[in-house]
Amino acid sequence: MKRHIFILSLFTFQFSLFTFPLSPFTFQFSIYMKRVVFILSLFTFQFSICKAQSPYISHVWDFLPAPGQFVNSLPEYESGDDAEAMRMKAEEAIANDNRGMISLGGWGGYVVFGFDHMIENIAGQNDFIVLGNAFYSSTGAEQDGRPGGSCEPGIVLVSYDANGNGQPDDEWYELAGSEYTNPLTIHGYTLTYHRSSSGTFPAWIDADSLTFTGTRLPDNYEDLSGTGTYYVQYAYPWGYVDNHPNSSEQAQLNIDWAVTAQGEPANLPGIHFVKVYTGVNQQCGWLGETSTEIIGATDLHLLTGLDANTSDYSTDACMVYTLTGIPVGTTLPNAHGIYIVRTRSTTQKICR
Ligand SMILES: [Ca+2]
Ligand SMILES: [Ca+2]
Ligand SMILES: [Ca+2]
Repeated sequence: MKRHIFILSLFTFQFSLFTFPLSPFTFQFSIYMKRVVFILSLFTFQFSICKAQSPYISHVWDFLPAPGQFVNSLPEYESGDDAEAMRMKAEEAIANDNRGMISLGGWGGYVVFGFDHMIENIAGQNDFIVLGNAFYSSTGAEQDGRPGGSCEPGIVLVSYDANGNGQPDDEWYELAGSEYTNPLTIHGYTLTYHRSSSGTFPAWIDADSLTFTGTRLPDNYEDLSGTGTYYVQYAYPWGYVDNHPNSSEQAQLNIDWAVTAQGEPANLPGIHFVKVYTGVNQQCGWLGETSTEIIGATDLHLLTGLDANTSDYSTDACMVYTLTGIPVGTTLPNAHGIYIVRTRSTTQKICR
């Protein structure tokens, strides 16, 4: 559109040059063209304000894994990399549905990321998912109804951009998952790691120690072999990352679960930023420390209506949805509002 307007503007400019001196007709016509260009500019302006929002992570703000066996390889540390270089590598891995992988290392190691819009908190509905690499064991291991396998729960904090500056410098709220009130869960736990020769300390950190504070979940592993050859980690029911397979509804997260430091409901209208840190502090023999892995995150409301209507993918027909994914027809309704318009190959947000 911008190119068209530029060309149209050139055209009007040329047109007025070539028709000089002005006759009443050219004058009128040039006013008409200007009006067209003006209206078109308004349209582009509106269109760019309402440009499509991405359901995926748009930016990684901070990345500081705790010492762990994959810490210098997911993402890969290269000589000379500093904290900013590693942050960019983490962003490259997990933003924009790239589906790379980062490891948060041992307990407390974290990543902070954000979206290009507010993820709406719809009451009673799951709102987003942070994707991990958890899986259930093929042996069907279970403990008290909890499936076992590779389940490495990460704790989630969320933040609403209350001061509107686009930066994650506002209050954080923990999502109170299923173990929040477990008497074995330790709130306000602090752990300091010291540099060692094992190569598990983040290589881009100059300090000789790293201290983390947060919630420590109870250990969730069992040595089924009894001899240290077969470890299983059992999934907690809900509210954590890398705890259930991504396809499981129990992997989805609900902003309704956010609580204040006093444990009261935070009642957030939505969130702009997410922080995830490894929630257990345990070593599983040869498996090493339990560390949360992340491959991306998704605003479920920007996908729900779209993915639920998979039949639309089979045609080139245009489908229009509300912001929360409710289909409203094949053409833009007359009512003013912001709509998601999907064709087979494109998705756009359009102001009406
Ligand atoms: Ca919700
Ligand atoms: Ca802010
Ligand atoms: Ca994992």
